[in-house]
Amino acid sequence: MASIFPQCDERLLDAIQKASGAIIVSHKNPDGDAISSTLAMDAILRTMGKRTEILNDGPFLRSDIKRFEGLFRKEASDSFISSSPLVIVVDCSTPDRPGDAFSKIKDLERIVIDHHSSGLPFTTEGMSYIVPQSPSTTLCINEVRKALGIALTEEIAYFLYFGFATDSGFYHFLSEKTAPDALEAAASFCRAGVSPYDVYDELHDGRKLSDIKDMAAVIQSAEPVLGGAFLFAYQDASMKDGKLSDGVYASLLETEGIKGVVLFKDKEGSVEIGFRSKHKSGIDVGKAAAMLGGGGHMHASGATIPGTVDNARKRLLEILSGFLQ
Ligand SMILES: [Mn+2]
Repeated sequence: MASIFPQCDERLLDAIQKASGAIIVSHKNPDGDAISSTLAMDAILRTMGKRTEILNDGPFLRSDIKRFEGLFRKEASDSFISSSPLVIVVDCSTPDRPGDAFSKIKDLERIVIDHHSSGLPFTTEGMSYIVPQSPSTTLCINEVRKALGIALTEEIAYFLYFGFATDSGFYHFLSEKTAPDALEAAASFCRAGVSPYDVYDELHDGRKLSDIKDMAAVIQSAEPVLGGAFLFAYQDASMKDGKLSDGVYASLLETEGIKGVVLFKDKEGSVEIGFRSKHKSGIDVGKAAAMLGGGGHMHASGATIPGTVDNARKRLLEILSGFLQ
């Protein structure tokens, strides 16, 4: 079977080789793939002897990435910007995803490395490496690394594995199409010294009991809608842990007979909507999110809309009933 990863464009590789330095940025409200993609790219560029700055708008709400927060800047330094570094945008499908971190560096030359299926091209031709089939952005970065001829150090391998592990739900979102390439890459990371045991613990340990109880409350709120095709669940504005939703989705998706789960997070004035659909449901929740100005993947996506949870709920009932016809 052919690889899911196409060749990297020479123009993108050239831009990296020629750059004296680079600013690496990912999306606001980051997850493990966003942060580890940034850190992997940073380690690769430092190996190449290039200066770097790494940016993220935050907030670092998820317990698995909190320990990296201190490494990131909110915006690039003026002196570095004046040296015309290359901007490397990772794990972002639209130019608004990096948030304020992007405002000062919009006009610099940039490349985009990503794995989202929806979104707009926001760089020039040949300057992106976007593989929607890839289970994580870190696996796309691994392809760029190989094309650049940079050896896999333990540090680089660790970050590449971290993003893969979190975005693949520790392997269970892999299909027969994506698994062969992904698991070959994972094996190479482990040969470079990565321990899956340790990464699993880092991803799943260290949460507060109150956050786990919040997760239980969100699960408790679940209601079947549209004849039981979907579960809607509701997260209070007071609940802060960014990883609550992972556990909520994992539990609720086990419900017999449903096609998917929608999680409404009240942000007081706006509502963040998260979508998950079962692998065999045939429901493309990336499309549902795109109808609301968001984006994502076939089985996992999100959007933020203004207004109340009540209105968001009504809007979603309309949209999803269209998907069921
Ligand atoms: Mn990702």
